[in-house]
Amino acid sequence: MKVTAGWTLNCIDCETVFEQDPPGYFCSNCGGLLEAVKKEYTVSRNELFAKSGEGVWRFRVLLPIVQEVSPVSLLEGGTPLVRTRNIGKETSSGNLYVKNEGQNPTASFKDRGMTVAVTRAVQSGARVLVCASTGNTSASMSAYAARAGKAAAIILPSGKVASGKMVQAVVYGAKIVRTEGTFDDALEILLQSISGLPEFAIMNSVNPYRLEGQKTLAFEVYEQLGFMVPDYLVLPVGNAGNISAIWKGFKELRLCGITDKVPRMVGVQAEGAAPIAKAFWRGSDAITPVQNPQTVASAIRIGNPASSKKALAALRESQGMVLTVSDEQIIAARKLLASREGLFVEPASATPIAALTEIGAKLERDSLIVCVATGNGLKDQESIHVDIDSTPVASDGKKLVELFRELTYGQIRA
Ligand code: AN7
Repeated sequence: MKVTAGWTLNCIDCETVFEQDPPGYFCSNCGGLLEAVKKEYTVSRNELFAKSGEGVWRFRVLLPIVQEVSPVSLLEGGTPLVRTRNIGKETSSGNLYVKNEGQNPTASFKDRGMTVAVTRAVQSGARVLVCASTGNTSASMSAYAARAGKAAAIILPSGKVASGKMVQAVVYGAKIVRTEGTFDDALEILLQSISGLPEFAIMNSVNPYRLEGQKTLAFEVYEQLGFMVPDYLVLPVGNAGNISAIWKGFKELRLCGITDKVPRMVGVQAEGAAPIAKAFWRGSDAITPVQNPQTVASAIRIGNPASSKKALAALRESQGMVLTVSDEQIIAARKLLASREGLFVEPASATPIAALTEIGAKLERDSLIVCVATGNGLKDQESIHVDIDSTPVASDGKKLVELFRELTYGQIRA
């Protein structure tokens, strides 16, 4: 179907310009990834921020979906930007904000992209929405498919998806198929077999419409900081769609002349699943896939990121960097964020805090830092052990008061 007037889809490799969505959303010339490009970036700050309170679709002037199309929406986006107040010492950051994407309709940032990609798929007549997923993409896609009245079919790596995310897909009514391999295997099988079959629409972040929705996080952060661009934007990197999308959002603010500054993009990967970090520090434009990625952060247990090229470009252009953190650091950072700030995030989403606890002191003093908390902690409970039977029993009120005093003694702060 024809790309929205004023927009094209451009191949990031051979630079072919598409006026029609090519089959499977890949370049039909060289197989490269596509990027949605607006012919003229002439939107003013007032135009972009005029409307309030509609989340992603508030920014429609910078989305490649015409006004007449009614969005498949669950009122995603518009998430809180929370300033931290108790973890300044641990992170060596006194000016640190958390963009809490766990407050989206299916409790992760994926909803921002899914609303746009599903709206487009419906517009182009797709019947079945499909994806491979480490969990959140499938949960989000299933909800938006339900909303649109379309079928949802997903392929998941067996035994590697947090149960809360699978529960979501099941309740939203998706059909689930598994592979015994990794997420990378799942995505490869899907792309090889389904790309271009017209009844299926691919909802992974290789779909350029997904990234268009996800870029709106940049607009919101800029507005929520009182029309300021942060010095650093820190986020977990798995398949590398989100870092590419958010960077595109900040670049578009600059292209429109709304801002002249852009943030340094800081990606964070788990040590056992860090192909982009390795390529970045060796100064290479291409990653070497990690064969059997391992990390407690199952969302980013990804060895062959589909958008690595876009991400490496974002990192270089923004003068950013990619850091790696261990599983122990991830678990400690999640606990820190929950127990000291009241923000409960899933393991992948704690990687930015884990990274700051290590390198925060090396950044310029008083840097304005925004960490993206990509997903809600309730989704991934496997990594937390709670044994209710080992807690003390209150037999009566007197015992209860005694226990409460004993247990909280030492925790009370003035
Ligand atoms: C919570 O759901 O890849 O770098 O299939 O769920 O854009 O891949 C999830 C990724 C970060 C990484 N945080 O984002 C999937 C999937 C959370 C995530 C990422 C994911 P990308």
